[in-house]
Amino acid sequence: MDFLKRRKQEEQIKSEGRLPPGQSLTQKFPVLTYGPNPPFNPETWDLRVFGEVEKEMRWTWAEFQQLPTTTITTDIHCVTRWSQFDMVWEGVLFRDFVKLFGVKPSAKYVIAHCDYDYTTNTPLEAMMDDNVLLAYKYDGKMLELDHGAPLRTLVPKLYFWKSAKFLRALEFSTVDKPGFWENAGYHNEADPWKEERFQRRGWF
Ligand SMILES: Nc1nc2c(c(=O)[nH]1)N[C@H]1C(S)=C(S)[C@@H](COP(=O)(O)O)O[C@H]1N2
Ligand SMILES: [Mo]
Repeated sequence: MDFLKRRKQEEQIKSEGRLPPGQSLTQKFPVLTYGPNPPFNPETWDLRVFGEVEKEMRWTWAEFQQLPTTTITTDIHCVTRWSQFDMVWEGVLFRDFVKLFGVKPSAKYVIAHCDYDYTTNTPLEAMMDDNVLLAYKYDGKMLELDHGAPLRTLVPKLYFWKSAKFLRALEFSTVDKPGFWENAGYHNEADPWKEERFQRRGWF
């Protein structure tokens, strides 16, 4: 990150209020994964959609890469208090993707299922934003394994744990199903502008 870009960003933070409360700007891309990285085998990998959909479907890695992609530039905010501005991501726009199989009106939540059983839950409405991706490129290059290769969700308006790495399936559900971190005490909604970091649950 060169000096001028950094200085420009610092000015932007002050003038535009781009940094949510309690966050600080980083130029790095930290890695946060619970447990080891799952190995990626392009021959056996698949992505499935199931639950409240018109048609349950499955894509191989070769098939998924044929889908049209969108590139977005976005700010990302992690609950561990780093934010990074102007990250460039490419992938399949979620709101385009759902047209391939049709979502039933009864679907209200999307549960992302990942290798090694990481899950995270998001209201369908939030997933339909115009910057939610099934992302496989970052900064013009294929996603690194540390950052969730081959495929992750990207839900920029929520804290970054809602962006599921090593994605393998999307479940469309009538009921909400708190995921891995949500069950461990992270906030169910995760809006960085409201500082929805943690949430007391009944059992602790
Ligand atoms: N499958 C999976 N997805 C995950 C995680 C994980 O442990 N496993 N960690 C989450 C958390 S807490 C964060 S902050 C981001 C970190 O993404 P990064 O490592 O690319 O920065 O991924 C999220 N997605
Ligand atoms: Mo995180």
